[in-house]
Amino acid sequence: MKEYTYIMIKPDGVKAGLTEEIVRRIQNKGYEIKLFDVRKLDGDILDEHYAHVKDRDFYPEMKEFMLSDYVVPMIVYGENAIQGMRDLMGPTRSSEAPAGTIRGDFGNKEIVNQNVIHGSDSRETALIEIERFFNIKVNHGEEKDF
Ligand code: DAT
Ligand code: MG
Repeated sequence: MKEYTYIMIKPDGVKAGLTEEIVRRIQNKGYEIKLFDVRKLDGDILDEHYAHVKDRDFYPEMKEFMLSDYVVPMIVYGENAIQGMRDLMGPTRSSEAPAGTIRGDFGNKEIVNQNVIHGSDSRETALIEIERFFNIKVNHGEEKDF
């Protein structure tokens, strides 16, 4: 079934001029970019998005980093897009990400949170994140005109 996933290029990726390269990799894998935006986040939406790590010691530094510059939120759609995008991104720690993955090629090997890109981790979170960042409700498998 075709799935929606929420993808976001983080400030390090935007600042390094990686937006086009990342878009190319997503499209080369056969996924559609349904919506694309460039914006700065506020602290409240970030606290919600990262509620699962909000109490960790690294969060204050990560929050400052995530608010430091523009991000590129996207809605990506395609067959197995959630796991497929996670595979394209590589694991959380760029130091452990293989060459050829986005984090392996471009992530900061010392600073874990500067790992270039976010991607939803399940079908359920994908829908929540798309609604959170785009204020749009979608259903997996249901092609929609945006
Ligand atoms: P992912 O982004 O791969 O889904 P996650 O949801 O577990 O990983 O964590 C969200 C972000 O928090 C992650 O992209 C980078 C940061 N992070 C996670 N674990 C970390 C750690 N141990 N030290 C520093 N940053 C961390
Ligand atoms: Mg995650």
